[in-house]
Amino acid sequence: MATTTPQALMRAKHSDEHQGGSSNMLVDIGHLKSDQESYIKLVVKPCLLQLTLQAFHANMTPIGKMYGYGSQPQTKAILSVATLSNLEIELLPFEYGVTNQSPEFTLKFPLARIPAFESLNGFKLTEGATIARYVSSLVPDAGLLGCNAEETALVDQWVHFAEFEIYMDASMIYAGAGLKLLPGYNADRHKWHEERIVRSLRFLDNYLEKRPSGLLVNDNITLADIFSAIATERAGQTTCGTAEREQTYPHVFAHHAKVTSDERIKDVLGGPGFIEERLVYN
Ligand SMILES: N[C@@H](CCC(=O)N[C@@H](CS)C(=O)NCC(=O)O)C(=O)O
Repeated sequence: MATTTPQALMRAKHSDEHQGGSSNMLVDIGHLKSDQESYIKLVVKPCLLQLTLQAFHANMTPIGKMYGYGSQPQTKAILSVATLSNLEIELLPFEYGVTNQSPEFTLKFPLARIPAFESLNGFKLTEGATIARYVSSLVPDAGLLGCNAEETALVDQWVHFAEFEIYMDASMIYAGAGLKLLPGYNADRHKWHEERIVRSLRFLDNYLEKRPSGLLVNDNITLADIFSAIATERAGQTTCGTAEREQTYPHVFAHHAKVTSDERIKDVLGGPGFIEERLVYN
C-alpha cells in the first residue's frame, strides 16, 4: 500500500475526510436533510484542516505509522504531540469503512477503529489518548507529561476530564442535534448532555481563571492542554455559541485560543469551526 507523510496526506484528503465520520461514531451521510447539510457546511467544513506544515518537519524522527484522518480529534492530538516532540508518524491512506474493515487492518486491530498506531518495531496501540500519551512519553524533555509525578498525574486528570466530562457529551450533541444521526435522540437527552457540559465548563473556567500561565498544569503546553482544547472546541461547535464563549466561559476559550494558535501545532489542529448560536434541540 502506498504511503505518504501526514502533511501531504492531510492536504490531499482534507476535502473528504469528514465524509466518513466527524463524530465519535459511525456516520453515514449518504442521505442528508437540509438542516444536516447546513450544519456540515457551517461546522464541519470549516474544521477541515488547512495544512501548510512544511520545512520544520524535515528533521523529525520517525517512530511509526498510524491509521486515522487529519480532522479526527484524537488524530489531531496525536499528531500535535508528535510535532511538539519532533517525532514523525506516517499517516497511512485511509478510507473510512473500507480500510478499517479490511483484513489487513482487522488482523492487527480487531475492533476496526481508528486511530490505530504501529511503531517501527511492530508495537500496536489503539485509543487516541493512550497513543498520544505514549508518543508524549518518548521525549520527556518536551515536557508534555509534566516535569514530575504530580504534574504527570495532573496531566492525566485533565486528559480524562476533557474526554469524559466535556468531549463525550459535546460529541453526543454534535451527532444528535447537529448532524441528527443519533437514533432516539430527544430533548431530554439533549438537556442532560448540556447540563453536564455546563457543569464541567464552569469548573474548568474557574480553574483557568486562577492560572497565571493560562495553561492547565504548568507554564508550557502539555498533553492536558491539547486534549482540553480539542474538547472545548467540540463544545464551541455545539453548546457554546459566541455569547457563551466570550461571556460565560472566557477563560476556557482564551485557553483554547492560546493552545490552538501555538505556531508549532496550529496547522495540525486546524480551524475551530465554532458556531454563532448554541445548538438548541427541538
Ligand atoms: N475510544 C476511541 C474512539 C475512536 C473513534 O471514535 N473512532 C471512530 C472514528 S471517529 C471509529 O473508528 N469508528 C469505526 C467503528 O466504530 O467501526 C478513541 O478515543 O480513540
